Amino acid sequence: MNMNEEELLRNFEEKIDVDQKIEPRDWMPEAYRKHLIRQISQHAHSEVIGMQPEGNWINRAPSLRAKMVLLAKIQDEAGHGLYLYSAAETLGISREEMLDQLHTLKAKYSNIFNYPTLTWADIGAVGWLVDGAAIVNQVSLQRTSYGPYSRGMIRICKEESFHQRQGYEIMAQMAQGTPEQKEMAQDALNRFWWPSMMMFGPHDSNSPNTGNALRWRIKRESNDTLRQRFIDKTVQQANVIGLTIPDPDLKWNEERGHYDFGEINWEEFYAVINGNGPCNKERIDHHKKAHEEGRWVREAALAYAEKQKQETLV
Ligand code: BYC
Repeated sequence: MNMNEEELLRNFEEKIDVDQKIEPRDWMPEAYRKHLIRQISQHAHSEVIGMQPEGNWINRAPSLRAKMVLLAKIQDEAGHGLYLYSAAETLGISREEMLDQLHTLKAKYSNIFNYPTLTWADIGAVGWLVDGAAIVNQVSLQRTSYGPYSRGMIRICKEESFHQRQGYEIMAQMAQGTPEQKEMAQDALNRFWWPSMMMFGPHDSNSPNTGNALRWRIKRESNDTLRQRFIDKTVQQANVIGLTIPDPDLKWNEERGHYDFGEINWEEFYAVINGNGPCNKERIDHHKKAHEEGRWVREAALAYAEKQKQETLV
C-alpha cells in the first residue's frame, strides 16, 4: 500500500467512525465494495424471488379486497428489488451480472422463500412473520454506512410496515374464525416460525461476514441481537390473537429481560441456503423462464431509448 492509499484508507475509516455516509464516488477499500455487492444483490434477489410464493395466491385470494391488498404488496416487492439492484449498480456491477450470479446459484437469496405457500393462512404467516423479520433487520440497516443502501432502506421500511399489517390482519381474522380456520392459521405459524428465525442468519459465533460488516458499519447489529428482538416482539403478537409459537423451550427470562428459545435446526438452514430446500429448483427455474420471456420487452425498451437518442441528435 503506498502513502496515498494509506491516507485514503484513514480518511474512509474516519468517515465510518463519525457515521458519515460513504457515497458511490468516494474512495472505498475493495473488500468493502465486494461485501456490499454481495449483501445488497442478495437482498435484491430476495425481494424479487419473494414475489413467487405470494404470487401463487393472487388468483385464489378469498375476496376482492384481499386480492387488491396482495397485488399491491407484491408490486411493492418488485419496487424494492429495483431500488436495491440500482443501489448495487452504483458499486460497479451490472444487473446482468447479478442475475447471472442468481441463475448459476453463485448468489444466495433469503432461505425463507424456498418453502411452499400451501394455504391462504400461509400468506398471513408470510406477511406477519417474514415481513416482520425483514422490518427488524431493515430498520437497523437504515443506518448502514453506504448512502444509496441506507436511503433505499428508509423507503423500503415505510412500505414494509403495511406488509406486516396485512399479514397480521389475515392471521387475526383466521384465528377468530371457525375451528378449521384457526387450525389453518396455527398450521401456517407452525411451518413458518422456524424458517423465519433462520432469516437472521447463523449465530454470531458462526457468521463469517459479521466481523467486517460491523467494523465497516454495513450491519449495525448482529444476527443474534436482531433475532432476539424479533422473537420478543412476535411472541406477544401471537398471544394477542390466541396462537401458540411452536417452541416448547420458549420462556420469558426475567433476568435477561428477553425470551429464551429453542435451538434452530442449522442442518436444515444450510441445506436450504445451499440449494436443497423444498422449492429452490422451482424458484430459480421460474425466474429464468420469466427472465427469458421478458427479453423482448428489454430489447424493445432499449431500441426505443436508442431511437429517442438518435432523434434528439438530429
Ligand atoms: N438466507 O456471515 P453471515 C423480504 C448466508 S426480503 C440465505 O451471517 P451476513 C421480503 C450469507 O449470505 C428481505 N442465506 O452473512 C420479500 C452467507 O453466505 P455468503 C431479505 C443466508 O451477510 C418478499 C452465509 O450464510 N433481507 O423482506 O453477514 C416478500 C453466512 O452468513 C441467510 C435481507 O436480505 C438467509 N437467511 O448476514 C416478503 C437483509 N443468512 O453470502 C418479504 C440484508 C445468512 O457468504 N441482508 N445467509 O455466500 C442481511 O442483513 C445479511 O446479509 C444477513 C446475513 C443477516 C441475511
